[in-house]
Amino acid sequence: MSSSHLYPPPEAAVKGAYVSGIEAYNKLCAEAEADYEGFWARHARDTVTWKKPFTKVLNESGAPFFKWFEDGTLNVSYNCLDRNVERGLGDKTAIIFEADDGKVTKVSYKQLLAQTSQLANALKARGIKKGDRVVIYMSMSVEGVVAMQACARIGATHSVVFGGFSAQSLRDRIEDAGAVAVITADEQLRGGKQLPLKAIVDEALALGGCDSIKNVIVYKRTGGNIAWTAGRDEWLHDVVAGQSTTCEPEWVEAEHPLFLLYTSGSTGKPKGVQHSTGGYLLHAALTTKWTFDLRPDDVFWCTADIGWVTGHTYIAYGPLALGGTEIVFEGVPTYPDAGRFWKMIQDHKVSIFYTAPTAIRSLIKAAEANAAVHPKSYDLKSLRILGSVGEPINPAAWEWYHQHVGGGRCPIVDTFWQTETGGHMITPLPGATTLVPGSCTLPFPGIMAAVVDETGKEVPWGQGGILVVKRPWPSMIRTIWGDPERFKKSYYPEDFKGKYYLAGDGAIRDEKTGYFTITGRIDDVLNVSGHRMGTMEIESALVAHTELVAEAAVVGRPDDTTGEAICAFVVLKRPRPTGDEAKRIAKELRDWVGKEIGPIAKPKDIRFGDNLPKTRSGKIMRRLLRSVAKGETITQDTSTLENPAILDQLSQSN
Ligand code: 6R9
Repeated sequence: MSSSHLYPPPEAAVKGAYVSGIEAYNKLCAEAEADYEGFWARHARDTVTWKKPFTKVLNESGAPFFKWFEDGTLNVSYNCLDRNVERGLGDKTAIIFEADDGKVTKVSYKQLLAQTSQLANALKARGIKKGDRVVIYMSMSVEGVVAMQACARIGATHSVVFGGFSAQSLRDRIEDAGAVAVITADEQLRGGKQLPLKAIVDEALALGGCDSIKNVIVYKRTGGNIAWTAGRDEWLHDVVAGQSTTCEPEWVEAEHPLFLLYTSGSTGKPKGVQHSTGGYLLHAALTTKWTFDLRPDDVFWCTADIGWVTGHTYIAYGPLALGGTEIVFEGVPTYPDAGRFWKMIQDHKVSIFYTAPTAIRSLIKAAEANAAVHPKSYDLKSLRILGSVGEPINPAAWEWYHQHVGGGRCPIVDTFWQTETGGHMITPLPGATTLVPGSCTLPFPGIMAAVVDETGKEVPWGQGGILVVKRPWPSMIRTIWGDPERFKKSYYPEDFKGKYYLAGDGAIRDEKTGYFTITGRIDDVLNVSGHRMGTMEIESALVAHTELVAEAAVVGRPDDTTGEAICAFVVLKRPRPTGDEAKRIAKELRDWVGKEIGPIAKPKDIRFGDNLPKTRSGKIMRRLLRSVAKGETITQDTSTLENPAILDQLSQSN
């Protein structure tokens, strides 16, 4: 929930901002309201360089499969690289890469363009062409960004899989996308540890169903021992050696799929969210410009991983499209100690810093325990704007971030958006919006957000409801790869008469200001440390342990550090275990889920029961399980329960 403190934009933030003052914000909103297509068309022309200019703006004839700028052609990599070199920014630093061990490498726009072109040529030489899917399973690296840009350059659709996902998850994504190649690294370095990547690719491909894969390209990061399949595997340095440093971009239609990114939904199977080229790039660039007010001298740092949408829009594309200088960080916030972020801000004179509430909360704990890693022990004067993303930021964490990291001077942009939205949807603009801790404030200009009831009718301010977007916007999800029906059902369901985009979150608007506060997911999706996890996905993983597990139900419970924590209720195929045996089996199941999905999906709590609380018609009562997980006394009506005694059993943790 939001607090009642108001923070008007400080004079220094208003002055010279791209959107300067609330009147400027209101004017942009009014323009979009008065002429929606004209508004987006104007910004699409000003922000993006088109090979062939578009003449059509929005095509709604196939709703909800909307098309934007459909007769225009462009190339994203041209917009992010060549265009900056042509503008005289060739020698400007595009990326400051800081490795896990602290080693720093700077890459200029000219160099990034050359590297991207070489890899693009190498991909082409392997027969990879426009429309092919390429899976990228990489750690945070310049090479990871280059891989994405190289795919964009030749019109191949990339699908980045977060390096923490398991072989099984990777296999599922490769198969669903029908990918022709994987770009990976031998190993990744995180927190001083060498973690496998290539070995997981090998394991994924050996699981079967990946016959479409012809090439595996491996970036040598650590030089660790890896297996090699001749004819399929090649080193990145070998494939680019001898390739030309120029490569004519493939000019693609605005609707051409730039990337797929798999995310969790309310059913077991992750969905391949498909994004466009033109509309996506427009919003990536425009939000980077307005929300972060990114200017030529800024040093921008988004701490997300390129495996998540935030790393796509605000590392791989947005800041580069504007010719900015950005940090790419390989490591973790707590290595070598919990002062790492603050030290990096100090060393690189970071001016815009964008991170997740879960990171802030864990760094607060560390700073309170040890003054040496408190932000006050570092010089953070270079900062001018702070950002938050991934989950609601609680007012206490907001205040700490504002005071101790931002020195009370820096506006915090609490950006609400989703994998499906491509970029910011509801967010303050730093030189315009009065901030309220815990509220993501107002829609980005041109985004028609609203709060409605179950019938799709707008509810009065002050009343909670369902968050929707009333009009299509340029960077919205185009479809779910290979499953257009699921796209319609998930985002444009019949009960809303197929009219509004359904975000899957609840929201409430402030009675006086109309500011939005996100109240959390309204579906079976959890948010653990800012990562989206489907409860059904974890349940499927648990019951896939056919030897042990008979039945499982997964719910979330609030957690001080991670936002939500995963709590699993499990019925075994053997008598309910207790004591050490329960601990041992809980560990086995946790590791199992880690292997099935990835470590981020491991339940924090596993409780065993002889049964699960069910209604007489056999439905699991998740509402009750949520109370049990929270440790609440059950006050709800349990009279419809088949087996009320089960609740006591499930209340005991292991
Ligand atoms: C960008 C990203 C999307 C879900 C979204 C919502 C939650 C994201 C938020 C926020 C409150 C914010 N979420 N930002 N909730 N305030 N500023 O996180 O994408 O991984 O797809 O997650 O995250 O619940 O629906 P994604």
